[in-house]
Amino acid sequence: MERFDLTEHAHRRFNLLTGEWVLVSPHRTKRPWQGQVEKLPPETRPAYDPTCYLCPGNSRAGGVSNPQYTSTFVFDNDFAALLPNDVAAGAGAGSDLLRAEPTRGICRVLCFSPRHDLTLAEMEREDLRKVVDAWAQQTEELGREPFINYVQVFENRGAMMGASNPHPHGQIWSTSAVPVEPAKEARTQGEYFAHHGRHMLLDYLRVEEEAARAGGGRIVCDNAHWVALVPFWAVWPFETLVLPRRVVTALPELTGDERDDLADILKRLTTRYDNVFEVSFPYSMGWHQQPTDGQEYPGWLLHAHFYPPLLRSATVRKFMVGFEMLGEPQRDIPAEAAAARLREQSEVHYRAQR
Ligand code: H2U
Ligand code: ZN
Repeated sequence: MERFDLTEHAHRRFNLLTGEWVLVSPHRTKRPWQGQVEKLPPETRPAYDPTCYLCPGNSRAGGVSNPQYTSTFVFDNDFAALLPNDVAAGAGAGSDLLRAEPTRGICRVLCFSPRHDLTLAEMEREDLRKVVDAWAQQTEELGREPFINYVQVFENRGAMMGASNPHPHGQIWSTSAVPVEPAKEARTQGEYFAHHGRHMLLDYLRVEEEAARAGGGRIVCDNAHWVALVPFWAVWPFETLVLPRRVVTALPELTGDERDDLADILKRLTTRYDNVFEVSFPYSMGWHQQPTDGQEYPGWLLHAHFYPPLLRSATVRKFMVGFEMLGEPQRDIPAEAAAARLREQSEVHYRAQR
């Protein structure tokens, strides 16, 4: 029998955070690929777009006008998916077979910059720091609401991900229920802490640091306070996880130095992404912070996930279909190869290299 080799043989990897498996098929990368690795023409956008509902001074749905903002700008989502109104939980709200429960929340939109033509990768570090501050401030403010038990900060970037507007922006949905993904992570991190008395993600980071010292592993880039890596169990081709080096449970706890360093790691990571296919890399990214329901969450570590869909070129994306919808997620290129690909990218944005 051949010796089991992660770079050769089909295997399953365990996602520590979700408690779920991903199928890895490295041998499939040897199959012929005849597609072109095409480049898209460079995108050009004006610094101000009179038709953009996020640009300063422009009007939004419902006729409200944005102020002439000069850094970040937050407003309540005009089409919020959750509303703060209290709805009496009716007696007929469900049964064993038809379960439902009322839910509430506050949804906001955060413009990262007044400039319509920028992205996180192309913003200055000092302006990215303001985005970090706004994320922390919103988390603090919304988390303080008695009926808000979880604050989800995220960015959905690029038309491929369904983002409605290229103006640099993210969203914050704060909810009365702790959503499914953070609820899984609360369980897995809590169980690990109960068994080991240590934070699972910090132990995992030690393993990655050791692998990096041995000349391999999955770390993409790092600085004094943060590490960006392709997790061992990544599902999306270029998925990454951004981890702090110390125990932090939520964005408001970050010190000034940690916030500056976060701005740095965000800029460097998103620049590497954009450089892979010389395109503004689409992704969904977001922070997993400790719920704000006042409960104890032993073992919780603040972290961000980047889930980008691109696979082989600026236009060839991964689809989660077939076996993945019905069985479990699958990938061909092992996480190590994706990490090496991101690691070899320049930290100078391709648009600045021309
Ligand atoms: P996306 O690009 O990820 O779709 O985010 C844009 C958000 O902006 C979206 O949630 C909101 C949409 O509801 N929006 C407003 O609040 N006001 C508007 O005038 C248009 C869009
Ligand atoms: Zn705009």
